[in-house]
Amino acid sequence: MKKDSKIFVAGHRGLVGSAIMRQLEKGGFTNVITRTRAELDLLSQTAVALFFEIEKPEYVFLAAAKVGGILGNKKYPADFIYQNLTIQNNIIESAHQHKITKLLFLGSSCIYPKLAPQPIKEEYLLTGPLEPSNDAYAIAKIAGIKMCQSYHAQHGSNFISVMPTNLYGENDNFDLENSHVLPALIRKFHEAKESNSPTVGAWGTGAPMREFIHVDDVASACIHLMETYNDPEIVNIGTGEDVTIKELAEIVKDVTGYQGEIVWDTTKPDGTPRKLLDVSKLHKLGFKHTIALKDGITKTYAWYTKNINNKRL
Ligand code: GFB
Repeated sequence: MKKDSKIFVAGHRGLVGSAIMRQLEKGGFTNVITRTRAELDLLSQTAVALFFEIEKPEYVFLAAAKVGGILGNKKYPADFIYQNLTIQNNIIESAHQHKITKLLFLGSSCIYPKLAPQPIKEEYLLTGPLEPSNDAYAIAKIAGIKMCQSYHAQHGSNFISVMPTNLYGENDNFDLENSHVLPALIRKFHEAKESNSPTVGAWGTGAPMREFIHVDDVASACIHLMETYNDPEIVNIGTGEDVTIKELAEIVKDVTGYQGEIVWDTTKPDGTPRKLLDVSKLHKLGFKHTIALKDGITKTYAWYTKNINNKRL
């Protein structure tokens, strides 16, 4: 990408999109275009096509998606499959019609089989059944990968796909019901500390293992791959290290300074037992994460307390 290349970040207010915006700005990219939901409805094929015709972006980061945690995915599978399929279909087809230079599609580590061998290599995609709690979302994301690969095969489009592991950081969704585990725990421990509550409720058994990567590292990886990687085969983005949810809860407890007890609600689902990504391909491509988990959580907690009155939280 040249510093004045026209770059469209779809989903620029979300967790990943806003981090890509920050990194692009730091990198001196001066021609980045964005649209709010009110300005451009990504679910409308006509509106998206018109936007591409008028703006003619050269590079597209496709970070717009309907996302959520384990319960959000279970409760709203129709929203997850419909909105994700539609957004990505609209953007990928318009990117092809308007012959953009390159597109980067963001998938998710939940595209892999529930019981995939660990760590999960890119080639394990479609080798077994999915985790049922988020299969609607996963199937939409798998369709996005196949779209990019099919446009590459048929039209030679330079559309690449990356699969980040569980993400966290500023501009996350801190809702208690529908968010992911890390923002939910940050909020729960913070509120329990503020109200001197003796206990904090966490979901499941605490035994599942998850890998977490700070969103600033993901954004840097995306920009690195946009500039250097031109292959339709997917690339995992992660740290290659995981923790149990119990260990994660202890770290968040420590960072927030909460002194009480954690109570595990085993009526809530655990989800997939483990999903640790094999990140050797990413490392070979010249990218390694820089933010350690505890440092990233500390940074995110500082951001949360500063932005606690923000409407999105
Ligand atoms: O982050 P999370 O909702 O999603 O949950 P997944 C991870 C683990 O944390 C599960 C436990 O075992 C939860 O039971 N957990 C403990 C909690 N306390 C909490 C809490 O207060 N809130 C939440 N949300 N979880 C998601 C997929 O799966 O992974 C998405 O549903 C996406 O589609 C994302 O792919 C990366 O890691 O299980």
